[in-house]
Amino acid sequence: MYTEHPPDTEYMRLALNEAARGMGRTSPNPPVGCVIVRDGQVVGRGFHPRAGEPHAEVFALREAGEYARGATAYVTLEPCSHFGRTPPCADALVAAGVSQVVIAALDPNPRVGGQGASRLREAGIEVIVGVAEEEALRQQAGFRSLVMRARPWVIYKYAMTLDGKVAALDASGRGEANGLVTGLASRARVMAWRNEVDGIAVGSGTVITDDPLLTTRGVEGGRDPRPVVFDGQGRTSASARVIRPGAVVVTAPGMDMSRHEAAGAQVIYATQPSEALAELGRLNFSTLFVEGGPTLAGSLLDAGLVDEVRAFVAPKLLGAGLNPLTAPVRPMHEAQVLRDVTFESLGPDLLIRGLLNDIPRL
Ligand code: AOF
Ligand code: ZN
Repeated sequence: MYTEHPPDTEYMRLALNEAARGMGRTSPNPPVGCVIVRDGQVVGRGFHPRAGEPHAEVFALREAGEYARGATAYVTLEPCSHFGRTPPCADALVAAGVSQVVIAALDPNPRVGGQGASRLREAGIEVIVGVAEEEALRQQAGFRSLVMRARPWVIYKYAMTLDGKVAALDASGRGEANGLVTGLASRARVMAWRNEVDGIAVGSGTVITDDPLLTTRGVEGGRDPRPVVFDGQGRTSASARVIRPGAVVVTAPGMDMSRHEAAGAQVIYATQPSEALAELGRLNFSTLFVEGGPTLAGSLLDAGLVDEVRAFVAPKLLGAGLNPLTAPVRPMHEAQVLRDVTFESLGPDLLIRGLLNDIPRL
């Protein structure tokens, strides 16, 4: 067993920060970052910007130039060994003369899967695997889910009052007009997440009552995820704000959604939530952020399809209001229990995060 020494973890964190710059843009590829270090100095950095473009290692090696010789490369994912849209990164590292490669996590892609690391070792390079692995797995959860389960990693996000309500029930309805549950810091965090995910899922009820935009606002260089509207009964209007080019509408076989298609949305058909996720996987959605509708959230949860929960709790009491989830009645011993739970305070709010499913790994 390799014992991490602090500099390795620190350099790998720099590589993870590099990788983060590509999050939400690389699908179906993973976000990957690389830093090259020689004599304690960072001489090259790079990240994978999007599928079809060069891999992280290539950018980092380009910047390092001759300084790569005898250096250590820190890569958040095992360097590839295959000829894909680009030539193998393992070969590029060998050619550049690096003497050590530190890898956070092995690549679950069956075309790589350990072969990248063995290729480097065969060339006489010292290879270390597993530095900051947990952080890397989290960052790559979407890619891992797509490769190993052929469906997106599903994150259920919601914000509730201290008495467990996600919206008031007064006549002004829901959405911003009715006042938001959380404070500014929490809302900024949600926008940062929107910038990192491939899709935002909402149910038809949310589209009808809130007419949300689901865009990324206030994030420098941010881009919008694709809206995914679950509308099995064709209840939404084709002129809703989310029905636009890039949007996906999930409906039941036989439904006529031609007006939604005319508005630019792509329509997919599914009878079960698991089928819907498989279809979204085919469309290269690696991460799906479930933002609204107790019915949608409840049906995904009930089917065991929620992988991760991010819940905000605001210190407010409302009395009557809308519950976060609509799901069948269950005894307490059947509750779904979060693992690896973390707590964070954001302004007046509390953010609770945890996993319901394991991040797929080799
Ligand atoms: C790396 N570094 O930065 C990334 C890797 O189609 P291609 O050629 O872009 O290959 C995509 C596959 O390469 C992807 O499925 C994953 O296995 C690996 N991604 N590998 O060495 C990188 N993005
Ligand atoms: Zn590569």
